[in-house]
Amino acid sequence: MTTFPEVPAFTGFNTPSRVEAEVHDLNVVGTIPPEMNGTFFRVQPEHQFPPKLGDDIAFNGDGMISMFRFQDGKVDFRQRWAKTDKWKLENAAGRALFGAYRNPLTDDAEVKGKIRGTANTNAFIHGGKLYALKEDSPALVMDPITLETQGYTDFDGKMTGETFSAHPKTDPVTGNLCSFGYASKGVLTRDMTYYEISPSGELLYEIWFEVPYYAMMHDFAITADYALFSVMPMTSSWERLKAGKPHFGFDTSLPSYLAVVPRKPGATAADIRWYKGDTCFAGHVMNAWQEGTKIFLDMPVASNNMMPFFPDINDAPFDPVAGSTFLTRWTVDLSQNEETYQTERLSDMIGEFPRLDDRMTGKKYRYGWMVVIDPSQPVELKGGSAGGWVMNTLGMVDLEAGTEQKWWCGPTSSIQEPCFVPRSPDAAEGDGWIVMVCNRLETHSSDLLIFDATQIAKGPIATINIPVRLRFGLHGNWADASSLHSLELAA
Ligand code: V55
Ligand code: FE
Repeated sequence: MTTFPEVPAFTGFNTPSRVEAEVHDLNVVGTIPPEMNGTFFRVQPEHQFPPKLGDDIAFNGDGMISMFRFQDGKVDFRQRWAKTDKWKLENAAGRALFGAYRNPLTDDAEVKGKIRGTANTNAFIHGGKLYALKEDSPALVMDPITLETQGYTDFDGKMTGETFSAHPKTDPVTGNLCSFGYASKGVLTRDMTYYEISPSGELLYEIWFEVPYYAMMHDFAITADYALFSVMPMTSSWERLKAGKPHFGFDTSLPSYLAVVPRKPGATAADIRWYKGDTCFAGHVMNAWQEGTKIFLDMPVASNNMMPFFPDINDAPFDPVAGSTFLTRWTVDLSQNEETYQTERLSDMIGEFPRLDDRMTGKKYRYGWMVVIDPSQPVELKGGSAGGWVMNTLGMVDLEAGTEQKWWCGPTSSIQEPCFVPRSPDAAEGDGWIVMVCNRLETHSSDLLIFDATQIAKGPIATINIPVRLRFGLHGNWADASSLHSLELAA
């Protein structure tokens, strides 16, 4: 018998859904631009079975992939499990076999040594393949049209690290997929790997290096010549895992670091430049670029931990004010003998889930969008927020004009990560739309909203009603029909 626990993570808007679906021609209020031709993929964590240990964090749910196929002003919806090795083992057993997030000591003996990945963090398209990603495991390959799972890949044996990030980047100049792994020699190891993969999916080279201390290495950045890694003190140890504490804990006694890694075959750990800074929380990356010998890295940064479910290692109470993230620029000049990076705040909006027009990845860019918390707006229902706040506003920065825009979703809704859709593959930066899931917390329903990307303050130009409730989601991406659906016709 399956009975989910009556706890906040599994009740209300967070009630398990577990729905695989196929719905044609969703109901639309407003007008979908007929030029939108492609697919929006996104992923949500969703437990297949009640958690082994009674309660769990959202980050430990199994991956459920949603896809929205846009064509001729209509939208079709499909949703399928990412059938990881974990999902298949548990499905066969009819119950959870794996325990706590990133803690193999809590697993059933029969699954010892199996890949623990949930593929619940990102749905990314490269070379006509869909990669469902979780940073503690290799990349799971899925069919981007049928959403059938093909299985984990080690890139024909060329990937020697054990893990593949959930935040790869496509270099718009070379078409290469740039990615990395951490805990690359196993749980809690300080070893990292940088990977570069060709447009057709061949792993071109790896660079092995070590971080100063084990840390959650969730995202990274690229410029034309470098891969950039921020290291922040979201750390762990075998003592924590043996004690059954949450995998990660935040250690404010440790500094933060910036690593500048040359993107070239044959580069080694000795070629890396390291910079130090005050302890901070740096999670997702907006973008980075280089100008001469200078490197710029833009990302939301908080002065302290922003994840209450990964608490302070000395049990300091969670501080939502210190945990508020603001878009910040880190700058270094490679021609100087600096030991620290410079920091500058770019926006006073409390923002996370930063996104840009991905065609500007690694280049100087103008527009960025974020999920913003606007504490000045009224909230009538709580829920769906990772930080204890409600993610109630879509924000946009125009770094060239120095202006910002905001759109508030109302007192009974919250929002998920926005994704930029170019009007056409060669349209100007920012010329296109934003697609974004909106959680209707009162009616326990979900809409997909479409905005004119540089006119978000005007509100959505179309609202697509999704006939199943989507849960708290992580990341998603747009694939233009020319990069994907040409395969559909060929098949
Ligand atoms: C994050 C999310 C994860 C994870 C580690 O947003 C870091 C950060 C959804 O899973 O495992
Ligand atoms: Fe992420």
